[in-house]
Amino acid sequence: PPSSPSDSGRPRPVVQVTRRLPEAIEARMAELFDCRFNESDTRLAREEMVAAMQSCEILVPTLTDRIDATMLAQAGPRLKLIANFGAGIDHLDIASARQRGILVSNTPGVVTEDTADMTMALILAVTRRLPEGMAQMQAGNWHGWAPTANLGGRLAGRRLGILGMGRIGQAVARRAAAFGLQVHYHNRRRLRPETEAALQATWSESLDRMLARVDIVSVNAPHTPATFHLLNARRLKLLKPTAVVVNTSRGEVIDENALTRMLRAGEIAGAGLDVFEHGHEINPRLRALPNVVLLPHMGSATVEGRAEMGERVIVNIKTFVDGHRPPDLVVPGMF
Ligand code: 8YV
Repeated sequence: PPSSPSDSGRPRPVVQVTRRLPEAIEARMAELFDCRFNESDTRLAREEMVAAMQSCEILVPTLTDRIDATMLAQAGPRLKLIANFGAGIDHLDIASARQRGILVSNTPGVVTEDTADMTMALILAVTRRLPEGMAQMQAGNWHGWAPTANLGGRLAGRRLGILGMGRIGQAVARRAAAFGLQVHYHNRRRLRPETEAALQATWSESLDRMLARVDIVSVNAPHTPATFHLLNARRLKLLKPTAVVVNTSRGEVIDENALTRMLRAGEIAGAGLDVFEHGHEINPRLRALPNVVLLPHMGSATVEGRAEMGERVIVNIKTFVDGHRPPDLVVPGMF
């Protein structure tokens, strides 16, 4: 159906939202735009997605929607903006979109604090053996306190290596300092001296050297061609056998099979993973390990975070519809 005129007389843009969003966000979007929601909240099949891209002006996908060059080639001429609900954009072919004059925006900033909290939660869960403790209690297997039972490792004094020192990496560094961890980091670019000093973080130009030095590694880098399997078998072998690996970013940054093999062999002590190399298809061998804590991609899953994510999407769409550059425009090479 054609866009219906808004109060201002301007036709409201047709916005296709691929997944159900929090109620208040959907209501606000429906007030502002001619919205099509995916009632069933299952991922749109490829052909459904292409059909949606042929009939809308603005698409609001999430990380579960892979949009490649072929799909973009089939998109209709009306599609002008992909306003992603989320920060990571590795599921979208930004370069192809740009070639076709389709803008892409994301929602940076609103996931920072929650994802950093979850990084600390995973570090604590693994080093202090929270799941084992919970399992004991749930099974009614706790027969009283004992001096040698359930001993974990102390965080204070240990070295944390942060791989990727963007917004989230820096938020992890701030938290880590409060826990008494010594923060090391590796990043494409070194931070400004004043930022480095404020975070009490030590720069490691060489990722290999950082890995050999730290007790915990936290992956906070986006998935790009340059970071795919950055933690491969060779690099994972540089870690101490007592080391713990935590990932709240994207699974593809770690060679998951290599990590699983090393965890099984006791060459790495433990892992806390919120993201996986193949989405929600998780290696059963990884699931079976006692020294890992696995979460279903919950890093940014807070009520507040989702509401802010929705707000950012709305701001990006509104700005674009008003004829301006969306504030969170993503351009090729940005990540
Ligand atoms: C979001 C995420 O839940 O923002 C991101 O990049 O990975 C998640 O925290 C997701 O993107 C929603 O689409």
